[in-house]
Formats: sequence, C-alpha cells, structure tokens
Amino acid sequence: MPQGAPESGRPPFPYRFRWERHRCYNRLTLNPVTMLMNKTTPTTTVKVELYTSHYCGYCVRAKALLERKGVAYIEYYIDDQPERVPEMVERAEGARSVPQIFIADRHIGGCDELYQLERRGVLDGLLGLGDQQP
Ligand SMILES: N[C@@H](CCC(=O)N[C@@H](CS)C(=O)NCC(=O)O)C(=O)O
Repeated sequence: MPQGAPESGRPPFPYRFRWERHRCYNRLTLNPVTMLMNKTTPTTTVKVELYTSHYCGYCVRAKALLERKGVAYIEYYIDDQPERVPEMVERAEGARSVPQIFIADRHIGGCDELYQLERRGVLDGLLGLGDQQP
C-alpha cells in the first residue's frame, strides 16, 4: 500500500487537508442540502449567490454575516468549478477576486461591500428580511 494511503476512505495528504476544510465549510454553509440535513428554515426567499474559493478569509466572513441573518445562499466554489470563473467575471463586470456576491441577481461586490451595506442599514432590505429577522 503506498505511503499516505487513505484510511477509512480519506484521501492522502495533501488532499486530506483540503478535504477536511471542504467538510468544515460545508457544515457552515446554509446551502439547500445542508438546510435539508439540519432542517434549517431560511428567513428569506431572495436568491443570494456567492462565488467563493477554499482558503478565502473574505469568503468566510461574507458567509458568516449571511449565516448570522439566517439567509440561505447558493455557493459556487470556483476551484471546484473553474468553468464558473468566466461566468463570475462577466456577471461581476470584470472583478476577479472572491467572494463575488449577488443578491436577487444584482451584483453587490465582495465581502467589504457586503459589510458596507450592513453598516449603512440597507442590507436587510436587499435581502427581503424586513421585520422577520430573528
Ligand atoms: N476587498 C475584497 C477582497 C477580496 C480578496 O482579496 N480576495 C482574495 C481571496 S481571499 C482574492 O480573490 N485574491 C485574488 C485576487 O484579488 O485576484 C473583498 O472584500 O471581497
């Protein structure tokens, strides 16, 4: 058996670390599958999309804000789906950094812009949260 061969189905290092991180992120993500598994009820039906990558602190921060609000989002990991990159760049009008965030198909920008909207008190309105926020 080669050195570093998988134990109990785990990929060998260095893939193992990435696999662990992926699992960790997936646990945090309120994607439709996770919501079904955790029986999490979203607080809004507004479509929120994020283009993200692994090992991206800005992505984690952006997702954390949405999760605090109980907002479900669709996440496209561009390292797993490289075909999404041109799509992201086109929708984000040339921006290449991650995250790129869209609320109801409207381009918001990255993590900084998301938090800026929150500070200005307009994010909940865009998310359709109104008075229903927990
Ligand atoms: N100001 C941006 C910073 C995002 C950023 O720097 N993201 C890194 C990954 S954590 C990135 O995409 N770097 C590659 C690049 O800028 O092309 C935001 O708030 O989203």
